Amino acid sequence: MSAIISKDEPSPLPSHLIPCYLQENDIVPEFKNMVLSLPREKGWLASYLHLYQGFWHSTRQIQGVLSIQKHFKSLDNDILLVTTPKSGTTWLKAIIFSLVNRSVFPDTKHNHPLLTTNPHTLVPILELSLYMPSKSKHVIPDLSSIFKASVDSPRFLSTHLPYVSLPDSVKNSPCKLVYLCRNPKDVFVSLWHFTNRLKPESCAQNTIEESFEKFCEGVSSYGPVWDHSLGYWKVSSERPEKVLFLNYDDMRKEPFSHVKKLAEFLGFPFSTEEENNGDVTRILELCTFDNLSNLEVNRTGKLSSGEENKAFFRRGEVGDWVNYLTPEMTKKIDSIVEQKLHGSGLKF
Ligand code: PAP
Repeated sequence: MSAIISKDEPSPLPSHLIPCYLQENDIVPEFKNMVLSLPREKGWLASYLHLYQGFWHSTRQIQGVLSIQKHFKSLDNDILLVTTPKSGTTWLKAIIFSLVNRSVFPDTKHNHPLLTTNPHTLVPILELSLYMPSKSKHVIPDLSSIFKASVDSPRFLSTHLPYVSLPDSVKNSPCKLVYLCRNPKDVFVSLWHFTNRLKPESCAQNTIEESFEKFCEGVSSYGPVWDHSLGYWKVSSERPEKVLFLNYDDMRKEPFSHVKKLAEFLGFPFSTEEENNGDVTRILELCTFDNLSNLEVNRTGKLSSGEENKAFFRRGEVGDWVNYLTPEMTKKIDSIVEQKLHGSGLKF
């Protein structure tokens, strides 16, 4: 993988056309030297991706990553959802939120927060929202005032950080990590659509060929995706009580058994009575692609960072890659994945 400054310098947009999620001109002084010292490549959406601890981050996101590493302290009963982008984060946020809060919000048809709030607003990604410095300012969030955590009500947080970059307090505390991966071909197709969708109209779209080459080299947000998954796979094998390793494709096939397993892992098991009452099924129904994507909030709303909520709901299918990848592309990515995962026991 090359790690040189791209010769293809991106041209900055006029500032009034830059949505919040693309604003990256001001690096906070605290992190400036560090960020500028990192190898970088042209990004898919942001101007640059910077290589840090073996993974690629936009200029905006790397500052959130550095901030978490410096300032975030986990609590023993935190629940942290970790995903690679486009592996089903929105879906699993909705499911975990509903299952850990089911005693507070038992009615999934009325007055449930997911009916009026996007899962990303309910469960912000630490480095992309709470710890994200904005406009040259870096305010460390007071999580104790944001989350009213207690023994019965853990904080439910999320991140896309690779295992190597997690703060020590997360690695060393008993807090639980739920990791979700997805087959890399669908991740790629989803990411390619998503980044093009978030581009301002005045910017050229990325071709599938150029994005595919970058993805295969590992140069994508939080990539290489296979290294990301392997990091958590290894820890989940060594410490199964710490990391529950899930796969989007398997969950789509057998959602019921996976949600029960998830609830047990998190210490919120469904009782036989709840199961017989249909509580698992009700949560799954609330969180289906069709249900969430058709809610008013997800058709018309936006995140505070500017992305349209509907951008997080595209097709929600397993295997959509067949509609986009040529046989040559398929062969290439399959062979990379096979080589990277060889001997690990992980399969997509
Ligand atoms: P993020 O990392 O930016 O948060 P993430 O939610 O992980 O995105 O991934 C989005 C994918 O999950 C989309 O896949 P697609 O592009 O292949 O269609 C999206 O459609 C899918 N998705 C979103 N919500 C659901 C859901 N409720 N059930 C199943 N899949 C979903």
